[in-house]
Amino acid sequence: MKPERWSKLLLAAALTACEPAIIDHSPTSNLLDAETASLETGLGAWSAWYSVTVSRAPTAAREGEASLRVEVAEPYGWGVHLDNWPGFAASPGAHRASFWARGTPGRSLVAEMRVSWRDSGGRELQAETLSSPVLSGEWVRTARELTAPAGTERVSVEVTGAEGVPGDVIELDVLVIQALGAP
Ligand SMILES: [Ca+2]
Repeated sequence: MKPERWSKLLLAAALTACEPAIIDHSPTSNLLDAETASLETGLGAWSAWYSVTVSRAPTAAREGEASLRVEVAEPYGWGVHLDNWPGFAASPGAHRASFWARGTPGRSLVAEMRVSWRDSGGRELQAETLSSPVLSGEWVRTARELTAPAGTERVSVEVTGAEGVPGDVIELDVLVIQALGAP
């Protein structure tokens, strides 16, 4: 194939890749990218933080066909976070944070999502935490309205729990940070 043919293919690929980013800028969309929110095609930005192994669970989902499976590997607490520091683009104002979770029944597992609002340099301006009820084998949604402070340009989330023993499993799906109202 001639070089100019390759150039056209690369241009086409680049243009196609831009489309989801444009959609992400809608004022009603999720600030987290689609993979991080839904786990449908991969782990998104999720990675193990401490005392866990993480994987995409293709047979367990609240929505679609997959969720984030967090398996506790050590006692005394666990955590997952994002590997895209300083996080996703965000703006000051009212937001709603929500996620769905379930866990190994009878284990008193609780998932806490900490939402960190950051400035352009990645410095944390404010953080707020949503705590799920004690998890069972049934999916439960946890939601809370939050306000990103002045100067916010990035948002990041992490999910942790204080309880758990090796073998416990927490599943997460449909994780959303949504700007409310006009941009
Ligand atoms: Ca899903």
